[in-house]
Amino acid sequence: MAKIYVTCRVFDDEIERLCDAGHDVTMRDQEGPISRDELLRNVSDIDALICLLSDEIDVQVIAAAPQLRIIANLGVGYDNLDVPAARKRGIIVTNTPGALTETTADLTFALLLSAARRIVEADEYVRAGKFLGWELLQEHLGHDVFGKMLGIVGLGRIGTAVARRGHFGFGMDVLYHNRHRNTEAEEEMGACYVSFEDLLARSDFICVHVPLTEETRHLFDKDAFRLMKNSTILVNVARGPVVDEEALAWALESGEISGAGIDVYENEPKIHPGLLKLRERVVLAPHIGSASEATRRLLARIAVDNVIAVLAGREPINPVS
Ligand code: 8YV
Repeated sequence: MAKIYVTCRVFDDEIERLCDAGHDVTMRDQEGPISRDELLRNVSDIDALICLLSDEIDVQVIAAAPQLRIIANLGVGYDNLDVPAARKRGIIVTNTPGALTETTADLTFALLLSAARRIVEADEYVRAGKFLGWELLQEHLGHDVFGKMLGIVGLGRIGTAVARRGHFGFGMDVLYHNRHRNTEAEEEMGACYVSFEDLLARSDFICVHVPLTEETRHLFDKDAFRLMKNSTILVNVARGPVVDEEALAWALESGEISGAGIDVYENEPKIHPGLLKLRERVVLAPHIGSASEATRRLLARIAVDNVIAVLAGREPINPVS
């Protein structure tokens, strides 16, 4: 009987599938992320680990789990895992590619629209009883989205899904910057490949969809914000550290850029106080890119499928390369 530890609450039917496959499953059934000590204590005799982005699985955790055969990460990004260290020990690492593409693209657009049209501020205004009837007010004035220039940094799966929404749904022209040219997107929606600096200077909306690597850490710094138009709105649903949060707060406060829709933060769950105090055209979400019921169920199903396969001696379905 293999032992499996799940660091967070996962849907009961998925846990049952693991039990039905003959495994001994322990699911951590508590609010909030697991502490380091609790994680280290619970991996000592396990064969499989199902974990989250907020769980840092580094050399120490791997060393504390001598029997571990598979780490199934509930998400597409895996910057929380030391993949080379796992590989060195022969541990398989899996993720959930493709599962949250459309859901995260939906959230990107929700944040973009909310910041541009100041939806959260409008909601607060109505709830405060300030809506006294229609007037030709010069309040609540936001930015148009339709027909504007959309800049995508990282035109992979999620970036492309966002570009499609912008181009086909909102008549936007699409600029992109990426490690490689994406000729399919160029043909499909006339997406135009430009340098990072060119994208910053020409876009009305900039959406971040790159993974966190040493090259992308603080890609958006003060210099990047200085290159943007004062009317630009930045949306980040990728990884917090890609944006220097201090520089973002400065850019918003000083009017270097106009607004932001942010779902991910440099030191989650902490958020820079300079961001928290800004309300105009600034919308903050608690890392909910994948948070639709169907997608969260799918993430769990994929992780469980991978664990069942590997513990049965089969190949993993979604090994990270
Ligand atoms: C997930 C994410 O919810 O998949 C990712 O990379 O950032 C999120 O949308 C998160 O990974 C949960 O662990």
